[in-house]
Amino acid sequence: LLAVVVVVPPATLLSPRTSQFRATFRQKCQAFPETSQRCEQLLSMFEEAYVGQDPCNFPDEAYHPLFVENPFIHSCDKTMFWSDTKDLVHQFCKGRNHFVSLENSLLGNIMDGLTWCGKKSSKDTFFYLCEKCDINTVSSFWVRASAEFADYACGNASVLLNGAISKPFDPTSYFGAVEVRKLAFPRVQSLTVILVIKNNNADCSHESLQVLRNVLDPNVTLHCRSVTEAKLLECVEAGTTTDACWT
Ligand code: N1C
Repeated sequence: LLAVVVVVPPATLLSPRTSQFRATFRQKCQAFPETSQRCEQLLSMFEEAYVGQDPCNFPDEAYHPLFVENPFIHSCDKTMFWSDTKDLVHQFCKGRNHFVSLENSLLGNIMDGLTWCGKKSSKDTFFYLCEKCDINTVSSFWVRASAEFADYACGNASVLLNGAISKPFDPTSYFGAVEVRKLAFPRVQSLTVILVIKNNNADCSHESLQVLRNVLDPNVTLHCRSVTEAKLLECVEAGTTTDACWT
């Protein structure tokens, strides 16, 4: 006689995907020595925002407590924004000495490149179909993170824009729709655009920068410097990622 034993998993058993997500989160969190003891607490707080929730029309406010509990600690006058220049900006901010991008911060670094969402009446983290709605757990995270990062900026902020596309400043991007609108005078005095060009294909007179001027607080001074990608990378190589290298 054959007895078939069916093992019913207890309701608390989590999927391999959840364990995988947690492992990645912990690993990236541990890379920040200043806060490595708080990784478990940070992970629970992060999961609390979206686990068991519908990923669609997910409110960015859900992540607010996360940023209140884990404030930015970099010098606010070194803020570097970007739009469509992600790889370049990361090379550029490496070393974290002169400029700081959102990915140099704890939460920005951990979430960069990850996808996550919850599901009603589940304790799991999913990655499948998480971004199927316009407003979702991932997009709302970047809305909130970008808003907090820009609220923290002070003095002279900078932005690395792509001069090889038709709209180096795109008012619908996170930079254009969220960050620029948070740069309020007198906390922020000026914004410097570093327009990355390929063989002189664009310069600071680009009409798209006029759109940026119109969106930016009129009291905030707008500067612009155009630099070729080759020159910029040369500066990165030479370790002189400051204005001095290209002006
Ligand atoms: O829409 P974007 O660029 O203008 O967003 C970039 C802007 C930066 O200044 C950052 O501070 O907004 C912030 N930001 C991130 O830091 C970030 N890391 C990873 C916004 N988005 C970020 N991502 C992912 O890249 C995210 O999934 C989002 O959809 C893209 C946005 O890239 P973009 O359009 O080139």
